[in-house]
Amino acid sequence: MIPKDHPRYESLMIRERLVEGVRKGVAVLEGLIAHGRGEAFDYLIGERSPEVMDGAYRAAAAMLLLAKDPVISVNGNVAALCPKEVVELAREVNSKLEVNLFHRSRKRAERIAEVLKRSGAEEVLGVEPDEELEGLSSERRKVSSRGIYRADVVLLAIEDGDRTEALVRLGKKVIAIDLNPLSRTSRMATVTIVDNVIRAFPRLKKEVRELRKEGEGRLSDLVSSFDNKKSLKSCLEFISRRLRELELEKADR
Ligand code: PTJ
Repeated sequence: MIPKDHPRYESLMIRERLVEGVRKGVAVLEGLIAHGRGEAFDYLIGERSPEVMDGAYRAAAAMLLLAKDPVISVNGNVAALCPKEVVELAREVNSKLEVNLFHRSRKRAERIAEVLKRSGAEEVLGVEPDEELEGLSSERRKVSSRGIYRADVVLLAIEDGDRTEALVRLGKKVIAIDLNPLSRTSRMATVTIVDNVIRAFPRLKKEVRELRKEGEGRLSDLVSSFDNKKSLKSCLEFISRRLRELELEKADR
């Protein structure tokens, strides 16, 4: 049991959620490694949503509001960490939900769909994929013809670079949530939100609610004026500035 007054209580509780997800066969062991990598980057950004990501959040929310056929892609880690928040965002933007896995098994896809349904989802695609993404050889190529295959906007998180690249090549707009601003996914996506999924899904829902009243013109401006490379560069600058300014005794937690 983790004591509530532990200085790293929140972070340790998030870890526990993922460990529980592995125990229940929702996430895979490799997901724990991915999470550790994410934690390191979360530490670098101060475990808060960086202000430099405000533009990315707005562009992503606008993109979701303008989308004709948006899909949120869910893997084991996302399902273990924040299923309720994912379902709530999907409802807010009328998005489909699709399970898409790197270490794919039918059983795990079913479990993830079940977790999402228990969190309020009515329909979850991807348990029985009937199409394949061109130019991708991993299991992630397997998609639903009603979901990712025909989507115009795909939101993905904790993802490897190959599928992001394939989706962009197929003409889709990709919103990525990834704590590593240097990852291939971050660099390939149309809009990258460098933040923890735990904070990113609720924040995106909030942004969508705020932007909903805006007209199409303003939403399109937010999307077209967004420059992902510039945004990632600002994020890297923010991290280096933060590290330079950090008082070492405070950093030593
Ligand atoms: O459930 P499956 O079978 O699809 O497997 C999924 C894993 C996680 C195993 C797979 O996607 C994978 O190997 O991921 P990576 O390439 O190790 O990690 C992808 C990125 O996610 C890395 O850049 C991490 O920094 C980042 N990341 C990890 N945890 C989080 C995160 N980004 C946001 N929030 C997190 N909590």
